[in-house]
Amino acid sequence: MFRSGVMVFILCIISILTSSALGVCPDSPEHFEYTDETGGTYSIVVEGADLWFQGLEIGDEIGIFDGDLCVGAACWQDPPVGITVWQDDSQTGLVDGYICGHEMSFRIWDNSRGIVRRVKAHCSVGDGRFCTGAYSMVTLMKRGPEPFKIPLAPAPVRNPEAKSIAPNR
Ligand SMILES: [Ca+2]
Repeated sequence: MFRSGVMVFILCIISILTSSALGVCPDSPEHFEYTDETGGTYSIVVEGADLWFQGLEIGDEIGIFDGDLCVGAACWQDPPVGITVWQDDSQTGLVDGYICGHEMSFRIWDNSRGIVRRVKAHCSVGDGRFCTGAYSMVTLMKRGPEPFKIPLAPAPVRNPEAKSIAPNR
C-alpha cells in the first residue's frame, strides 16, 4: 500500500519534470481569456491545422470566438485538440458566452511572434455554428487574401457620333 503510494508520487514528479522539459501545454491557455462555468457548453475538436509554413508550435493557442468575444481556448498540441466553449449565461446581464446559431470564428496566438492571427476552419462535423449537433470537428486553414472588389458602377454608354440609337424592331 505504502509502496504503491510512493510509486505514484514518484511517477507524478517524473511526469511534471518531463512535461515542463518538453514544453507541454499548461493546464489552461494563457493568452486568450474567456468566461467559463457559465452553464452550457459545446465541444469543438480541432483535428488538424493546415496553416503557415512553420506550422503550429507548443505554446501557440487556439481561441474560439463568437464575434469578438472569446468563448473558449486551448493550447496547441498534437491533434486532435478538444476545446470546450461556454454558452452565454442567461442569468447575467452581459453576453459572456456563445449564442446558439451564431457563427464560430477561430484565432491563433502565435507565441513565438507575439501576434494573433485569424484563421478559417473547414468543418468535417457541424456547419460552423455553435450548438449544431453534439459537437463540431474542424481543420484550421489559412485565410485566403481578401476577395478583390470590383466597383459595380454602370459603364458609360459610348456613342461618340451622337447618333440616335433606335431599338431593333
Ligand atoms: Ca449573460
